[in-house]
Amino acid sequence: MNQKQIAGERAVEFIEDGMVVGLGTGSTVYFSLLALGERVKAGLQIQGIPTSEATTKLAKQLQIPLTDFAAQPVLDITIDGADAVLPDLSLIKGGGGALLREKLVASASKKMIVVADESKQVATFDHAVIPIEVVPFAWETTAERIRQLGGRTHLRCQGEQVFVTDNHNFILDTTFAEVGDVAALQQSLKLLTGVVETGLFPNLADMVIIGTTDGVHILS
Ligand code: ABF
Repeated sequence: MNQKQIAGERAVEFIEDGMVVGLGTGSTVYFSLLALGERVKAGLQIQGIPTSEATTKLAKQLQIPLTDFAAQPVLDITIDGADAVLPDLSLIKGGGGALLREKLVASASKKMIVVADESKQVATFDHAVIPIEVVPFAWETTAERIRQLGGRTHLRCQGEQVFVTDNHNFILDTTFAEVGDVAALQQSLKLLTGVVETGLFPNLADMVIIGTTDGVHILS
């Protein structure tokens, strides 16, 4: 069994009957969704709120009942992946472009469990790619403001086309030579007009389940 599958499946053991569950996005959460689909088939009663159009589609295929924020403004638990994880559980997310909905869902959840393979564990976010979602209008100016904070920005494209998020925004994949205080950088970026959200997730994860060749390693 691969590391992503080990981590993805273990997280589903924390889901209990009656819970409202945030459904993350990515190749590790994919295994969580498969396992959750099996538990639902066996009688588990939950309602899910997906973080992306891709996850919505898969959840529907697996017949996982879905709900929305109008009906369920508070979630019990969210399971999601990450691109990078620090020892203090700070995350970088958004490699798949779903960071805004992922952060909205995680912020509305009582508990956030992150699933990842060993490659995601890092000692620093220095030089790591941090996706920043920006409004398309005047994105060049927003990019310049980010550069003034020390970032190197790169507009995400898909082939010849600019990548557009589920929320119709652009992504600036950005690196900083020295990230320093993750929460402080997040705050500085959020103050820029034009920045919708960043892929920095300080103080949101409660538990990180790392799949390893010998089972799981849990950080909390
Ligand atoms: C989402 O999926 C993103 O925030 C992150 O970019 C990605 C996780 O990566 P993986 O596909 O390796 O699980 O959670």
